[in-house]
Amino acid sequence: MREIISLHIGQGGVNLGNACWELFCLEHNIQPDGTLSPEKTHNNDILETMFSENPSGSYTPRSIFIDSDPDPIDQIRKGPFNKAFHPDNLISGKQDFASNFVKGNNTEGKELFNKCEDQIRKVIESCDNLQGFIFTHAISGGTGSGFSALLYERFGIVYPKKTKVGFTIFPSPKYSDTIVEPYNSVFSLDTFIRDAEMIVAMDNEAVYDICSAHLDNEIPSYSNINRIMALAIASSLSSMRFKGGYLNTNLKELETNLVPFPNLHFTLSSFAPFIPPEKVHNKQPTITQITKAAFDKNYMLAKVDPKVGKYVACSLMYRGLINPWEVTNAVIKMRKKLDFINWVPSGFKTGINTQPPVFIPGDMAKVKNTLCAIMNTSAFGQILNSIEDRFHKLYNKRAFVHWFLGEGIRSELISSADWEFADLKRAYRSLEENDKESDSD
Ligand SMILES: Nc1nc2c(ncn2[C@@H]2O[C@H](COP(=O)(O)OP(=O)(O)OP(=O)(O)O)[C@@H](O)[C@H]2O)c(=O)[nH]1
Ligand SMILES: [Mg+2]
Repeated sequence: MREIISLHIGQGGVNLGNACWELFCLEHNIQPDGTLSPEKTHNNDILETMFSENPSGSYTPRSIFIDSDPDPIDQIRKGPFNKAFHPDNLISGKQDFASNFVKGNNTEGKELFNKCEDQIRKVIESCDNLQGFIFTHAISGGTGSGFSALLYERFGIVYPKKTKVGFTIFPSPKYSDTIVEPYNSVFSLDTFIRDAEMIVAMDNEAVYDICSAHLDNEIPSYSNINRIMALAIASSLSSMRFKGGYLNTNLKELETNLVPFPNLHFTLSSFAPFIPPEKVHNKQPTITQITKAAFDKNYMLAKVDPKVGKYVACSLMYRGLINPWEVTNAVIKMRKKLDFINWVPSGFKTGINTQPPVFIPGDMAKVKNTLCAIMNTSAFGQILNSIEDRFHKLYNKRAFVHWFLGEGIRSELISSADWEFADLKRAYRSLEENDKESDSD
C-alpha cells in the first residue's frame, strides 16, 4: 500500500483540512462516524491511501490536525466528523503564535513539536509503505508558517525519501490580515525552497473572486473558500485514491511531472467549471470549454495572470466519464495558444479519472466533468513580486523586526532569508530570459 499522511497546520490549514476530509469522506462514501455507507459501491476506491482500517471495519483518516490555538481544533472536536478523526490526532496548544514565524519555528513551536512528535511517529509507523505527506497551511500567520516549516525540515532529515507536498494559502495581494505577513511569508518560502518537494500556491483573494464572479456568492465565508480549495486538492489526489487514473498515481509522479529543477517547485492551480447551485439544470460545459477555462486567470486559485509568463510543465487532471478523444482534441487546440518554455518538449500531461467528481451540496452545481490543472509557470513570479514589494517596504525601515529578534532569530538570518527569496525570484525570471536567449540562438 502507498499511504499518504495529511497534516493540517494552523487555523487556515486546519479549516482547509476539515473541508478536504468532508469531501474525501463523501467521495469514498465514508459516513461521519467512519463507517462505510452500506448501499454504496467501493470497487474503485484505494481507501488505504488516505484512511486506515480499524478492526471493527470502520475507517480513520490518516490525518493530523495541529494548531497552537485551541479554538480551530475544538471546532473539529465538536464538528460532524468528530467520530471519524482519531482524537489523538487532534493536537492543540494553549495560545496562538501571534502571527510570528519564529515563535512557530523556534521557541514555542519546539514545545508544540515535543507534544506531537510521538503521535506523528505513531501515525507514520502505522503505514506499510508511506509515499509521503501533504500539508495544508497558510503562511502569513505564525503556526501554519513557522511550525509547518519546522515539520518540513524534521521530516526531510528523518524521512528523506518521502515526498512533501504543500497546499499552501499565500497572502492575498489586496487583503492583508496582519502587517507582518510579508516577513512570515519570506521566512516560510526560505525554508520551503530547501525542505519541500512541491508547493501548490493558492490565495483567498482569487477564490473570493471566483465565488462572486462564477457562483453568485458576493460575500463568501472561509467555509465557501475552503470547499473550493478542497475540490482542487481532491482532484490532484484523485488518481492516488481511485483506480482508473493513469496520471500522477503517486506524489512522486506529481513532483516528477511538474518540477524541472529542485528549487523551482512552486506551482499554481486552477479548476473548472464553476456553476452556481441554482443553475444545476443548465447545459453541461464541453471538454473544450473547461480546458480553455483552466488557463483563464479567472479560474486560477491564486491571483496570477498565467498569460504573463511561460509555462514549464502542466498536469491536467480530468474527472468523469470522458471520451479521451475529446480531451486530446481540446488539449491540442489549447497547447497552440499557450506560451511554453522552448526547451520543454512536451510539458503537457493529461489524465482522466473516470470516478465522477463529488460536490458538497449548496456551494455549486453538480457537474459531470471537471478539470483541475496544476501548472509550473514563471507567472509564479507575480506572487513573489507582490510579497517582496511589501517585505521591503517594512524591512528597509527594519519595522517590526524586533518581534522576530525577540523570539531568537539572528538579524543575519533575516538578511539571508531575503537573499534566498531574491534568488528564487531570479530563478523564475531567468526561466523567461534563458528562453529568449535560446530563441535568438
Ligand atoms: N482559506 C482560508 N484562509 C484562512 C482561514 N483562516 C485563516 N485564513 C487565512 O490564513 C492567514 C493567517 O493564517 P492563520 O492560519 O490564521 O494563522 P496561524 O497559522 O493559525 O498562525 P497564528 O494564529 O499566528 O499562530 C490569513 O491570510 C487568513 O486570511 C480559513 O479557514 N480558510
Ligand atoms: Mg492561529
